[in-house]
Amino acid sequence: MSKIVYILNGPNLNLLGKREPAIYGHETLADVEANCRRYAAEHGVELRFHQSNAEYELINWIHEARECACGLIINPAALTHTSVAILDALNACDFPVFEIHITNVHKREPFRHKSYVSLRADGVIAGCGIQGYELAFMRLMKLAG
Ligand code: CA2
Repeated sequence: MSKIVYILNGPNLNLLGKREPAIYGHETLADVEANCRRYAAEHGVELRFHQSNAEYELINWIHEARECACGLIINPAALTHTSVAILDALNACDFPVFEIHITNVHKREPFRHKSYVSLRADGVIAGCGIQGYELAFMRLMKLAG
């Protein structure tokens, strides 16, 4: 069994901790990555952590993960609510997929209530702040056994 986990982050998440702290908190994406790297090291897993503002880059990383990963965690950001292409890419993957949102999207505007990615995700975590990444990672490690 491969010991590579992908964590992918969609558009504008590079601004985490730099704008709109009342909604997204004060921690940056670098903080998220550091937490996830610590968790991965504790579990003897190689972490491939990426962020992009371009949909095609996220899709290419999903394709890459298909070839080598044991699981994938994705915060697709706004693409959650629009991207059939990301759903199609995830549908081509056999490993567990977790969708994570920092905020509780169900408490927010109606357009955030719909998720294409949830049609494929094995689990969804929303509203737990950046801790959601580690919660998803914990579940993934349980499934990867
Ligand atoms: O709650 C989440 O994690 C979201 O995926 C974040 C997305 C939003 O479109 C989703 O509906 C829910 C937005 C990511 C943008 O992040 C920013 C962070 C700081 C400042 C501005 C944007």
